[in-house]
Amino acid sequence: MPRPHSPLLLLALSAVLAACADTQPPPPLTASETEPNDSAAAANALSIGTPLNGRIAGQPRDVDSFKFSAEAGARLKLTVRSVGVDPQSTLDPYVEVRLPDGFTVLEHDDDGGAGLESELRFNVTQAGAYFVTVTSFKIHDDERASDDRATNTYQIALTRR
Ligand SMILES: [Ca+2]
Ligand SMILES: [Ca+2]
Repeated sequence: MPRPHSPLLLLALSAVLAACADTQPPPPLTASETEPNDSAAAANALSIGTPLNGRIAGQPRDVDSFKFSAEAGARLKLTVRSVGVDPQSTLDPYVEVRLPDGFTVLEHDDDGGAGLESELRFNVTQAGAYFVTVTSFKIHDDERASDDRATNTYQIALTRR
């Protein structure tokens, strides 16, 4: 007959397990873009301070549209990171921010961030809903190019500065 475990030992073990559970909360999940979102009319909502994961894939020339609301006077930074978030990423991102009319480009960027990554800083002068488009530099640069790779991953983030 094996000797039964001491109740004190079990108590100590369960206390250790509980302490581990307390100190290791699950990492926050980052939501992803939802296709189809190629047009401004189908743009995904982007909130200041809440990044989203995305992918330029699933069709020869994927474009991802986002929109965010901002008040006049807001000083914002928009980053689209590829290899900085996922070392396996093959995407060279290209990003544009459009005014609330949906057409006029306020800022655009290819590689203002680290390496080939995109980073834009801008000031909002007119309150309203702004639009962002993300695609690959290859698609932006050549109207006949396709760039459809499952590894074309990115993370878009809008923050105050
Ligand atoms: Ca996409
Ligand atoms: Ca898309």
